[in-house]
Amino acid sequence: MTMQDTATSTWTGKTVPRKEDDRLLKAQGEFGDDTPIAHLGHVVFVRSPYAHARILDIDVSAAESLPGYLGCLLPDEVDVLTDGFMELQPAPADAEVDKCLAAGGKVRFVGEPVVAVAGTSRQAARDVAATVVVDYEPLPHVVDARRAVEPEAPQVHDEIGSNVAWDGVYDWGDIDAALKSADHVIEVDELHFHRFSSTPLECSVVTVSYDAGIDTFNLIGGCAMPQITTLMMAAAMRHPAEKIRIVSKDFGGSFGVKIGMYVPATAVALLSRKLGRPMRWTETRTEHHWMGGHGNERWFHNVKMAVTSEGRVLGLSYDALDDVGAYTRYEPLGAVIWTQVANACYQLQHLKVHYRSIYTNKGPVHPNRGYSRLQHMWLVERMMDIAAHRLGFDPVQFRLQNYVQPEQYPYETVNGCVYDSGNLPLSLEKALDLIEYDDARRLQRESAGTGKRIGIGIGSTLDSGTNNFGQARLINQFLPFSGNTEGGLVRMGVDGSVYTVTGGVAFGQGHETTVAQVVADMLGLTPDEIITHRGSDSALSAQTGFSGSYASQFAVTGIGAILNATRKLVREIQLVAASILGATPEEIVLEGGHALVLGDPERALPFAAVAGIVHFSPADLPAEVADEVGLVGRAVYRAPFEIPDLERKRGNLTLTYASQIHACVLEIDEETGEVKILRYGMVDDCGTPINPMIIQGQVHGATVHGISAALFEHFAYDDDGQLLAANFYDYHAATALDLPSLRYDSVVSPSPFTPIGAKGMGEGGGAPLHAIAAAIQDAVGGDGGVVLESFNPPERILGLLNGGTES
Ligand code: MCN
Repeated sequence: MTMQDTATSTWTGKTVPRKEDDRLLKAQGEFGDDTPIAHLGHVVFVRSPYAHARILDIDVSAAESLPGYLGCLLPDEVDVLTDGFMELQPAPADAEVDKCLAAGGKVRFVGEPVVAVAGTSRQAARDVAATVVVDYEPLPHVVDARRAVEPEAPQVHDEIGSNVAWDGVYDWGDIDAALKSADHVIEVDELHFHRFSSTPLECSVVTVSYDAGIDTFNLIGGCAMPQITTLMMAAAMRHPAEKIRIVSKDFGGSFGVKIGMYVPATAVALLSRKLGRPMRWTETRTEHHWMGGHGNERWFHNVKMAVTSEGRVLGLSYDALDDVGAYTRYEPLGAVIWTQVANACYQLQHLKVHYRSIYTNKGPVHPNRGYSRLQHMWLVERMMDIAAHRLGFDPVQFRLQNYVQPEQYPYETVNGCVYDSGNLPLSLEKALDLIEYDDARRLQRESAGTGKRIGIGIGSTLDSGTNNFGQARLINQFLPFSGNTEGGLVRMGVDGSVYTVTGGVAFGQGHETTVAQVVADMLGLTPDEIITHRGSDSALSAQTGFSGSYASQFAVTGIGAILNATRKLVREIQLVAASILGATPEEIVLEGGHALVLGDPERALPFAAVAGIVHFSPADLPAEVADEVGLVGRAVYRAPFEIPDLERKRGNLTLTYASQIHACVLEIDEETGEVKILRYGMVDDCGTPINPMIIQGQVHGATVHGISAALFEHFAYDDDGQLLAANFYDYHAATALDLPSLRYDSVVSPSPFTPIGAKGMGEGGGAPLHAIAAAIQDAVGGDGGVVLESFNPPERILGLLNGGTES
């Protein structure tokens, strides 16, 4: 199928009900904690109550006499049995030792696992954990990245000699000259992007059965990236990666964070091997909040934006301190991935960022929806808004004139990335229509003096799907990868039914449906007739090449691999049918479960007959066909590295750039600082749609997440390093009661670089954080303070109304 074909296709591009919903709505899904396993033991972690402490002694003797006690795993054992998890970052931070239990006899954040205990039931394991006595010597700690870079700050990792995990200067164009020549320089001393999570409905669950006969660990649990997880565990446990199998059945969301399951999974695996029985760990919500994987917290300092008197933004410079917490899990990717969206949505010509990743005694950050790019785009959006307000430009016109324009695509950014396609002005126009912009301005005028202030804000964002490692290497000359591939397999069974496997992992995105749609089109079947594999199984998908689900890539890589694989199967069916029906393969078309001769439908072979001949009567086929055909199409998708006709500077042209423009009308109560969202419009452009309903669902999900983060969700720590929001009483994720009815529209700008023009879009890009900050600013007006925080609870809004940032 090509881009043109989708216009005439039967299923691709259509709203097809999700295949997976039938079992999920009937409670027939199989989640990690439901999976029955005989002889199962349960694991509970004893965790640190201190932000930083040395472990002096661990006493498990009281546990040994408890009924239901099965055994335990101690940090000393882990030290002998494992090496630290792989570190990707350069010296000196590559000396960081990260293990599944307190590494080097120290704990570095509240909630860090110290001992893993096993019991015959979950309650028995909890009872055992309660008897374990750990003697700690508290150490000085640091919870603020700004303080952590001071010379006398406590060291999170003694072996590194500083709290700086990454230090890089990214300098594109000539920002000094731009600032000098600009008519206006907009300066802000400090802005802050806060910590929050993705709060998947289901926390992590890991079950490990160690099979001693073949020295293999079998894992069941929600894992978004099996390939990297097996590598991480294999290197740490000194075990072949191929002898670690990960099966993910249904699971309730990842949003990136379930990429980090290798840490607890390693402890559970070691216990399963040690005790000779299957072991399960089921994470509690509090555990998830402590170390399930926070999003990057970032401080921006010395921010300067160069603007001409006509309102043209020339460039930007800032210093960033990225608070990565106690361990750099998947870093330094966060330090480079934001560069994929260096320009955000704008025609910046100059950009200079001094970027440092900083250790603190807080929970580790993980890849988390919009990983690292979201923070940079929030900063750019905030500065665009601040500049418009300070210089008196209309915020709509200011954005419009600085957007990358439709005729400029493919657009090369300041750092050599290539934005593939888009139409931001049209998206903005539609977003403003959704909120009835002129009418909203009227409401705003009428609200003056009523005690309620109305504000209107715009959030413009990109979701850069696909293949981030490759981009990172070419931009930064650092990571030794040139990009991930993805595998797909499409097979015809002995009865003629069609079965698919992909390397992508489904945790709510609707892969089973979109795969079935494109395969059905190519084979002339219906999506219901395509049997899609549920979840993922590293042993199965390893046959095809597998990568996982992250970086909004499936619509490009997963679907790309499946299209390539189906193409091979189609060719095999054509070869078989042609030789039986006496035609050429090119004359064979597939329709209604038959291979038939074009223009002569009487000459037809049902798929069951095609399969029967291949599997049971190969002698009926010419030898060269029988020898080649197995009715299995297996293929890999790799992003195109060379795009003709484009000058290639440093960038690797392997990304897609979906965009979303949001517009928000909100009302602030001057007395309480409470925000009520009155109207909310979202316009998405992810290229050629495969399933518009799934896309809309994704946009809704990402929007709710972003609204919740902007107004309610905050992983605040106190000065002692205690997480103040370690459960759902203290951490409020938005519910339906907090949300407006969302209004949706779309624009379609097909990517010229992907198989059917689709672009990855599942992360969303965090537009609500941008739009809500802008709307609050608009409501607060010229006499109030400047919105310098991504998180704006009522007390902060009262402070803004009083002209500052805090009440
Ligand atoms: N799609 C489509 N047409 C397009 C683009 C996408 O029909 N033009 C469909 C795809 O086929 C897929 C879905 O939209 O079914 C999302 O596709 P894509 O953007 O490629 O993202 P991935 O499938 O690779 O999923 C990962 C992405 C990320 S990185 C996060 S974070 C995220 C997200 O998806 N986490 C999610 N969406 C989520 N949705 C749910 N329910 N739960 C999560 O944890």
